[in-house]
Amino acid sequence: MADKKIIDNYPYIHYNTPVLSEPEMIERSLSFYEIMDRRRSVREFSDRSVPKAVIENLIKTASTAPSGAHKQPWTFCVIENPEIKKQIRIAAEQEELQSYESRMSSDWLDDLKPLGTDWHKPFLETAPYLIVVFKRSYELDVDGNKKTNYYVQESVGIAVGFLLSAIHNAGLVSLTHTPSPMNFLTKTLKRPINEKPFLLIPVGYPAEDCWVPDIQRKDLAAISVFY
Ligand code: IYR
Repeated sequence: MADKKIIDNYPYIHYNTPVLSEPEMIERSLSFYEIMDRRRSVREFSDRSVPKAVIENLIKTASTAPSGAHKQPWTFCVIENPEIKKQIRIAAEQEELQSYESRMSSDWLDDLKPLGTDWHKPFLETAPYLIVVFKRSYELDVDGNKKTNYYVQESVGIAVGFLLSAIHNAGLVSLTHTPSPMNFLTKTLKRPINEKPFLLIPVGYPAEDCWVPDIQRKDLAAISVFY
């Protein structure tokens, strides 16, 4: 059978994925769930270095995510430079201080109490890498005309899901951090006008004495309805 064909002037390639037996499917879906269930958001990082090739692989994995009209409307900025990390920490902590002291509601602050968060963000300097994910709501062509992207929020959200899974699969930890507002990142990283910060993700090893909140996940009955 031919591997390629043309439909309506566009090229297609043959697609095929190995068919698993049902027992194997059950075993693999369960073991993947058990692996993913061990993922935790971590706020205490080690400064131990991580090979850059690993970070490159993680980003390539994130970019395998589906996206609206396959526009891949994302840019992953990787920060390793201590000076830039410091600038980001200072700016993030300035915003967070104001948020914790006056912008967040008392309900919100109460909801965060079990997580033990506050405005201090030392992990922004400790973690060997910060990945700042930018969403691209449109592209600019050579003449400066805007070409809109589609389902940008959904697409970038899925790509970040892939990224977090890949980080965990590599034996590393991450935090989905959202200093608010995040526009200082556009300036610090000199990003173009069509990009807006989406998430700031420190990546590395957990600190040797790392603690995370003892929280439980909802069970299947609470999160699903089967018809
Ligand atoms: N951005 C703040 C506050 C915060 C908000 C939520 I919702 C969290 O789940 C965790 C933190 C911070 O990073 O501390």
